[in-house]
Amino acid sequence: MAYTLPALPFSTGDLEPFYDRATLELHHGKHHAGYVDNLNRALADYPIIAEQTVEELLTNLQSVPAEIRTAVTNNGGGHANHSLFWRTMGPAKETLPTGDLDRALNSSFGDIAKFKKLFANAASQLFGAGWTWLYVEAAGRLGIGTTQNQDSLLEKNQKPILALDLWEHAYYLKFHNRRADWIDAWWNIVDWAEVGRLHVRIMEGESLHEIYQSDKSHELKDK
Ligand code: MN3
Repeated sequence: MAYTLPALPFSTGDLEPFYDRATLELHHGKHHAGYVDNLNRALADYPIIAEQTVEELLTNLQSVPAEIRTAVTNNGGGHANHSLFWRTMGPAKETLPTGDLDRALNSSFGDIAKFKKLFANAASQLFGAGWTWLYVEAAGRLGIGTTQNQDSLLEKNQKPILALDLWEHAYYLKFHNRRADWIDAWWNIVDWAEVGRLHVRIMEGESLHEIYQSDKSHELKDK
């Protein structure tokens, strides 16, 4: 398969003022597109490997030939990580988690305020470039994790349902060196309804590729 850049599930001005249009356009159109192009380039001479979905590649990195494993880790990870990042954001609505997701967050972290504090602390303390995640563990509990660079949680069998990009390219145009301000702003544009749908779909055992790469607007019709 050729890996493709997913369309954004919102217009680039829709997340203002929390996420500025100029950063979003560069972030999606240049950075994410670059990971997709580089992944396709890395796999051009490996047609058998390139038949796998990006989620399959990242879950089984050991089966990727050693000479392209770093390229797949960085660019496959970059592609998958950003695909989730876009789909878990939307125009600010002041909503909160509901239903099964709300119950799972309360049972794993105490309450939503405690979860947000733990998540923001993990994001603030991450050294250098990387990501902070809310994920579903194999046993179904929720966890908060961080990864460096474009490493994916999938290789640890942790399935992310919320992604925060902490590379400087994600926020530097507007927030400069103020990562804490980016984290504060980002909470306003988390699409909790979509995070809840991802949680349900993972608990139901749907294929990771369907969950992460299917068209978000299509999924909205299910509810
Ligand atoms: Mn990024």
